[in-house]
Amino acid sequence: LRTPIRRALLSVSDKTGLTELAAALHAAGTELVSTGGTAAAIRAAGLPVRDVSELTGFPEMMDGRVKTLHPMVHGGLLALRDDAGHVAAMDEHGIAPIDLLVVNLYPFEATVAKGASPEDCIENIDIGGPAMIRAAAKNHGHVAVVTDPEDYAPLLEALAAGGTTAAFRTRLAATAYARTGAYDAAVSTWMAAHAGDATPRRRAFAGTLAQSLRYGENPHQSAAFYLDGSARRGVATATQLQGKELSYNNINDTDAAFECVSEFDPAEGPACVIVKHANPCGVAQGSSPAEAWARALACDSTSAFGGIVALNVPLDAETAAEIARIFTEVVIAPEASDEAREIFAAKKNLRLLTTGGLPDPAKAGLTFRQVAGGFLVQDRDSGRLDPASLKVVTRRAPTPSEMADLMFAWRVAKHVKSNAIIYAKDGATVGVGAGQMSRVDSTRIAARKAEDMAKAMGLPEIPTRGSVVASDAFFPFADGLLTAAEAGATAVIQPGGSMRDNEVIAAADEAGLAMVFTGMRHFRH
Ligand code: 93A
Repeated sequence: LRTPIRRALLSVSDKTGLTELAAALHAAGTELVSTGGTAAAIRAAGLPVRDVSELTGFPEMMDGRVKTLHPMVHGGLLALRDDAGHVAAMDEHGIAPIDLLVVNLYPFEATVAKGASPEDCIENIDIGGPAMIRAAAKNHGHVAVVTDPEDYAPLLEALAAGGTTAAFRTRLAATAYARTGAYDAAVSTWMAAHAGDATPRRRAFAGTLAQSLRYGENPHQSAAFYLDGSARRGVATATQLQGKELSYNNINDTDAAFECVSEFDPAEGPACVIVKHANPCGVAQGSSPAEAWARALACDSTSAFGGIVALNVPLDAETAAEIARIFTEVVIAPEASDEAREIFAAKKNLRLLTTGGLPDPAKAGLTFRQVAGGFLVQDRDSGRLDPASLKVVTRRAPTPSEMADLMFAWRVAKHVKSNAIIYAKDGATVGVGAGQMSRVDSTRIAARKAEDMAKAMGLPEIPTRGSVVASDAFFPFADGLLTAAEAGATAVIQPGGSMRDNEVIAAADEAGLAMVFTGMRHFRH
């Protein structure tokens, strides 16, 4: 059973494909009604169209704020065609049914993303559009509502077949509510930030489908990438310059790598992060990006195979040539030079992403985690350490070079899954222990990996000798700390706050370690 489309209301900001659609509707005998700009575009294509103001008997007014908010429009969308009372009301008031609504909304998200003024953002909050979409979607038993230009083609197919089916209209209605839901969520996100209060209470959470992914974490899981409207000017969303399509895991790992590398201000020099399974397996600073990469790789070259590489500075030719020598899934950087891009062009599968900048690690924002029946929301961990707030708790204070490495290791620890233990030396990680259920295990694993690397590379000394160690949360007992001391660490950074802090401090003093407390924890689960 198909419902014919006798009358259509078109009101679109994005006029892509509009004239083709209008022409096809007109050819099928559909009467077209439209708002100002849309009507002008249809008319310019030589097609007949009625102005919505003719329908409502009111001019579009108040800079377009009031165009379609009228019973002649909403009655035509909402009336039940098979309800005698509704039909009588239509007759009495001269309301004609609208069988098809085609709307896309004022570009609110794009206006925010380009950094427009609050006045501009507010003017781009569409009111009449969502009202019509919701009305038509509610009445999908009779009305087809198209909110996504991608649905123009299936709509035209339905038109050619004599009208829309109930199943198609129901699918369109679901898409329509997804759009208005995401739209309002984007408005509330911006409004909360505008109000200077981004607490979850003020916000709704929804996203707009950006990309369907081939599959999820595993091939039997379907997946998609949604934008929540919080990305600004290309910083949080990257442009893919080459390589295979990004997978779900790629996006997750690339995000982890880029967030971590953005902890390192390019003014302090190039930094490189290599990520595997959402954990850094090497982080280093260097005098050049190539050196930073080589030092990051040296931490755990075994795990770096098939890894994700993030740089805080533009990718240059030298670094690109080095990276291209080992199997790498993704490289992400603020920019990439033409020479670097040429070098990567030979590696068809290697994905290269540029962002145009670095995200601000101190920026407020929210993170989500799904649990059965809902999701947990929290502020993102934008905590950063003020060196002045560090407390030396041991007899020996860290030397300046130990202190520099402690600060480096602490920044990395924030981006390693708990329990996180990071050994670092001279601005490079030399051992990373991630995601263990016991802190002492993380401490041992990181040290053992460093030992393995030393053996594999024929190093004269195990790299943890003379290193410092960071722990994302306090050492509950002295055992973890003593393991680190045994591995050769000379200084420790950790939050402190354990019941047994005194025991741990005494063990540190006995082992000749310098230890500082941060008073801040960086759990990441
Ligand atoms: O300012 S509005 O919220 N007031 C309205 O009554 C209204 N009706 C449709 N914006 C309204 N629209 C929007 O106008 C549509 O959602 C669409 O995005 C846009 C199309 O305007 P034009 O046809 O003038 O380009």
